[in-house]
Amino acid sequence: MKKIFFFSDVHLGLHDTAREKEKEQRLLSFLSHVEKNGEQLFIIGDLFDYWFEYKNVIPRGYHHVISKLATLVEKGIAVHYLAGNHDFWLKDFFPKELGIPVYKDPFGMTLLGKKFYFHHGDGLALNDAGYRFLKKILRSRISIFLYSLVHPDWTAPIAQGSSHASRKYTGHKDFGETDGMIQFAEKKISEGYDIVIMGHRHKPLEHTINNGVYVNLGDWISYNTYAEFDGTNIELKEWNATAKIPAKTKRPSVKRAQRKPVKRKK
Ligand SMILES: [Mn+2]
Repeated sequence: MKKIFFFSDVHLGLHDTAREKEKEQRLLSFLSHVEKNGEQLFIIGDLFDYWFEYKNVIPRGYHHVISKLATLVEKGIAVHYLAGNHDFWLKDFFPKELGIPVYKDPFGMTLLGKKFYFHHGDGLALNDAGYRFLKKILRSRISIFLYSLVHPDWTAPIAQGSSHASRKYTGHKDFGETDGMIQFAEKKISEGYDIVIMGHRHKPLEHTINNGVYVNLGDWISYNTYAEFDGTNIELKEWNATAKIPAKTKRPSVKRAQRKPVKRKK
């Protein structure tokens, strides 16, 4: 039976060329696995460390990954892309040229009878009003328009700088028990969702909440983790690019004692 795959936080373009080449190979081998075994693929944000597309120009350097995603779509695999905080300047290149819908905001979707909710995970920290305000400005039509007037050779370094600043900023956030993500997942599950999927924290996590599950996808910088759904179970796995097989990942669990029980509404 064909499976549904989920991954996030590859941050293509983050490192030097050699490291990026190696990361690209890892990701491409995983995408080949999806090509053979998947019916759908969800990218839960931050595929790119920096992405800004002009009306007629897209950033260079990601050609192999983009063309692999195009192949998946041609093979009939539905690919979905939820923008993260590093790639929210996505416009219509993915939907128009590749047939990959881009979601700018968190969304829910029923897959094989289970109710999923997807959120990249940014801006959930309990007192993160500063970031939410910054995001509003960065995503505003005026900022994007003004930015698009600058020559691409100039905007790339500026954006890379802002992307590093964003990582530094979110990197300082406490991604522990108070990251706001678990609380958010609890809320969504109490609203009736079965599975809540997020990324952004760069640490894989599979956490049961009453009858639901919160999965954090980890990243492709240190963990190579992804989730797989077979219609019944959601599983967090680790991609071994050399062996080209998935391995069961260690599951860092959240201490139950620190969790507040959440009542599930019927
Ligand atoms: Mn992120």
